[in-house]
Amino acid sequence: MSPLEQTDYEVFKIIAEERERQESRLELIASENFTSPAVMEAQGSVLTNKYAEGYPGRRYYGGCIHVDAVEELAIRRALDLFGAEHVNVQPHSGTQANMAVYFSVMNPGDTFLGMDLAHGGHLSMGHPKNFSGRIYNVVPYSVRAEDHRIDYDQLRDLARQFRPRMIIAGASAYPRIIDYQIFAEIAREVDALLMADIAHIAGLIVAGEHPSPIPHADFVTTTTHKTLRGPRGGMVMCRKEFASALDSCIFPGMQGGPLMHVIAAKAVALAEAATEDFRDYQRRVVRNAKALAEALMEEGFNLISGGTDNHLILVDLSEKGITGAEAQDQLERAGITVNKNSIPFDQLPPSKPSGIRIGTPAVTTRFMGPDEMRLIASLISRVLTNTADERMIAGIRNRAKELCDRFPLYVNDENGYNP
Ligand code: DSN
Repeated sequence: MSPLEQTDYEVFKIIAEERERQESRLELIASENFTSPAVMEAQGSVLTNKYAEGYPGRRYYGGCIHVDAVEELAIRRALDLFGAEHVNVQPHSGTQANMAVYFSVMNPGDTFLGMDLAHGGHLSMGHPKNFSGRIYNVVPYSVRAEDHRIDYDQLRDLARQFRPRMIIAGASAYPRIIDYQIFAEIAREVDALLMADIAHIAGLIVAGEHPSPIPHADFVTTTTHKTLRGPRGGMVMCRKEFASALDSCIFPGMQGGPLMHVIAAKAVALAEAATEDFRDYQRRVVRNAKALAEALMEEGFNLISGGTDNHLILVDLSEKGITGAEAQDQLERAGITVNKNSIPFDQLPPSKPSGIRIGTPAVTTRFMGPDEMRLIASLISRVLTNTADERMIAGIRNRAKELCDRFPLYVNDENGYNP
């Protein structure tokens, strides 16, 4: 019996059930992944016991010799991996990372340009209910109606008109390459700072499957748990000139004690991300996304922008007679996990939008390939075009389970995830 099973069976059981859910269902949420046992071991370690306010060599507590070492390791690995001038590995999440950048170079009421949430942006890029939309004057930019690519002409016009303090290049639901060079040209022209939020595509960038914003942006924020496949957390990279403002904004400005167990797990993930296996994994993520996109289109689905360049696909269900919320529920019953998502120019509200977002990072970690993507497309199609047929849904749930059983997680065998 494990200590947890002995002392708190209720929590033990919930974790066991969640593990079973992850093992037995097709995980297609674009922002999720399965981190390695090594990352989880670091995250579940004694480092969770240590307070370490401050930074390596400049802590407010004694006894920080080992946590200093692990944070220095995480910093060095991040700098090497991304080629950045400075990094702070302490942000607890992606939103905290974005907040740290805003607080370090903007005053309340300053203007920034961020991608409209309905066009692929993120809450922390200026949604009216988020701190970002409440503190700052946000000017949203969008994608073009004809091809769903970022409207760089509109971006330039808005930048010239509003002269923002900052422009944010980044998205949560944008299936195409982001051109950081154009963003940088526009930012330079209006004397704005450029921040790139690469939370979704950090792993792709490391592997060269998406251009890097590092040469172009003043700040680069990311989460560490999506395509980067590390522990849940955030990170900010920046040019040297902003290093001290950023660091003092994160501590003591915004956060107290850093999560040293998570920072250790970030260090492990960053080392894993420097391997050829990881680069190969990212190539397979993108190849799988393309195979899934093509197969879905062959099944008669409309995809926003007509396909994908990265790890995610945005399916427009507006001609299918089903909302994204209904599709998410039906697929869930069939053992397939996706999330409902607004699509550009959506006529429906965000709670019942017209789309679903589908991503390949998690199933690719299980070593599924293009053949499995084609099978998944046909399962999705059958669920979404036969919503009332309970027997058929049960049959698909079995097919999804069989597929998961063929590509097991967290086991030490040929197909298993055992990096
Ligand atoms: N919630 C994340 C996503 O799903 O994209 C963004 O933070």
